[in-house]
Amino acid sequence: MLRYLTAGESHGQGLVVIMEGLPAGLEITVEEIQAEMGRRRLGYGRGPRQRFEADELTLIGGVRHGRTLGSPVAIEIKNSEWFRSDKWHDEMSPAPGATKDPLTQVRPGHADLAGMQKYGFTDARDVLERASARETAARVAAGAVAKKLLRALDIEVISHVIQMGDARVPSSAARPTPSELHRVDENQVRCFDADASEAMIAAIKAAAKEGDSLGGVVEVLAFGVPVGLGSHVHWDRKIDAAFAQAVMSIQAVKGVEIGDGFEVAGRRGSAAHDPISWDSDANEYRRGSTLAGGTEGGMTTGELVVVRAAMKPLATLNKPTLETVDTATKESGVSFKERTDVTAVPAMGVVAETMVSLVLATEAQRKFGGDSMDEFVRNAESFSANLS
Ligand code: EPS
Repeated sequence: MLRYLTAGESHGQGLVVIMEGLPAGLEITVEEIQAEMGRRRLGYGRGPRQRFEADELTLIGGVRHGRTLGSPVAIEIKNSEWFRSDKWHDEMSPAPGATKDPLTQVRPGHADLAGMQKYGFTDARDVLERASARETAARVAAGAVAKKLLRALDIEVISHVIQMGDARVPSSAARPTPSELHRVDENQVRCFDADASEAMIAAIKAAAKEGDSLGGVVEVLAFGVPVGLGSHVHWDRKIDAAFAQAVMSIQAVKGVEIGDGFEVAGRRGSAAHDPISWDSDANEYRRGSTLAGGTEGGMTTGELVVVRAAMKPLATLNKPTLETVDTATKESGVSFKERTDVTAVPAMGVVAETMVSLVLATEAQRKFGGDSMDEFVRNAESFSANLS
């Protein structure tokens, strides 16, 4: 089974991700992973760090001459700030010592207070360095490899922003296709709808002016997913549940929707399900709509997969105003200041693509297996060719 583990702190020396269970013979290059990581830094409203992080990465193991060997793939991502200055060297040193400046005015909505209580820490930095969404850079590196695996089965996973603060893309608006992803990425907020995109930028500008932050919603679309990934017989292998877990694990995501899950809840059954028809030209079943988001009974149906993720506004504010308590004195006040973004919703879309891709890659491998890419693709093609 495909599994992966990340390590590293936001302002430490770097991040590491190890992926295990990839077939041999998957073609992958540093440049491909780097390109995907560059997409995560996109978006109006990001902080200064995204401009200077180079996401300099090294393929430490598992890849030879541009192809996976079947052994664990290890990727190291250096934090450029660590190597271009000594700003964090004392504060984040792994050597014995102590900080001169513990953070104790914990941020409401962040991991600070619960993490300090859980682990017995007296400095919020012991928590926030790992809780930070910087960690998602390592996930996106793994996601780039997963996407490459999926591409061998003609599966493409993309995303676009559909809400920023209260600026929304109308539900009737066209969705982007994989060949239009570059247009999404070129847009400052990764939005496919021109009018909504302008409203989103205006909302970010207004929030930035007041030192505030904004949340929003992204939609992930997976094209070309075969029928039958996931399971209706195992509660813990239902693919919609796996999407929800994976996407909800992204920092600051508080809601996940598969298809039109929330809207459909208010309809009658007669108008709440995707009709099934037989396409005799393509020799396959089709669903007439995407209300169920491409999953039924915990399995993919062969239709477009639609997963939405709602992100709360970041808990770190450029002008902290949220009421909190100093954990050292128990006095009330406002939370400490830390360099941050006005919004990370456009970047979260890229991370959500990553998480959906990792779930699809895991389930595709579970279904089709294979130690080599040839075997994996052959098994998948044989399954599709024998569908009745
Ligand atoms: C970052 C996400 C945010 C940024 C961080 C980089 O982290 P958090 O989830 O803690 O708000 O604040 O940037 C910094 C830590 C910094 O020093 O600028 C990311 O996604 O890379």
